Amino acid sequence: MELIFATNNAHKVDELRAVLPPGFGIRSLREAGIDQDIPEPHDTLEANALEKAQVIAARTGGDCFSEDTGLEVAALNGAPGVHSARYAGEDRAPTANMDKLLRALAGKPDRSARFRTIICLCLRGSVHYFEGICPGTITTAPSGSGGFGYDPVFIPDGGDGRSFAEMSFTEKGRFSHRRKAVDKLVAFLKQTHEN
Ligand code: ITT
Ligand code: NA
Repeated sequence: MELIFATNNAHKVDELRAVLPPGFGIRSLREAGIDQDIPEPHDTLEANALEKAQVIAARTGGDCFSEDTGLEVAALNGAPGVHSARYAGEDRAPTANMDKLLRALAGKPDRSARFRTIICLCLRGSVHYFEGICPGTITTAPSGSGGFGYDPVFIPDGGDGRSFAEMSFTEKGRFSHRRKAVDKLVAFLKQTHEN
């Protein structure tokens, strides 16, 4: 089975490929020859994920899935959350979002946070959602050069204290929000396929 993954983020594609079981293939928008910027105007992960999946399902006429992810920080009342990609506004420097987050948390004792991923699947005209959550802690300084986004400042609970950016894909996949959501997607697809 092969599904289009409605994302323009190559890191997300690589991470999924590292954890998908045999028999489940994905094609990114780039690989499908689709050059499309997808707006994310909504204020929930669910609504943005739905928009991404529906835009691509309409364009291809086929099944596809998308995901929207946010970093929810307790001491910031859940911010940056659904605004994680544009937290630093016009400043698009690679570390601008992380820098802003570290400044916002300076002096705050509670550094707990969680990544939350919502996958939205459009399958034969129906919509299905799958959620994955990874609890953890925000560091006081970035460490590691792997991963993407906020990975250098996020240490998952249950690990050995390394940030996501200090882990391989496979290691990150042991803990990650994305992995938990995709496991639910795969379980659903297996079940649907059998029936
Ligand atoms: P799409 O094409 O799939 O929309 P995107 O990069 O715009 O790709 P999102 O809209 O989901 O993705 O934005 C998520 C933001 O959170 C973005 O700034 C990422 O850098 C960050 N992010 C998402 N997943 C992450 C992860 O696993 N580790 C670190 N940061 C992550
Ligand atoms: Na996006």
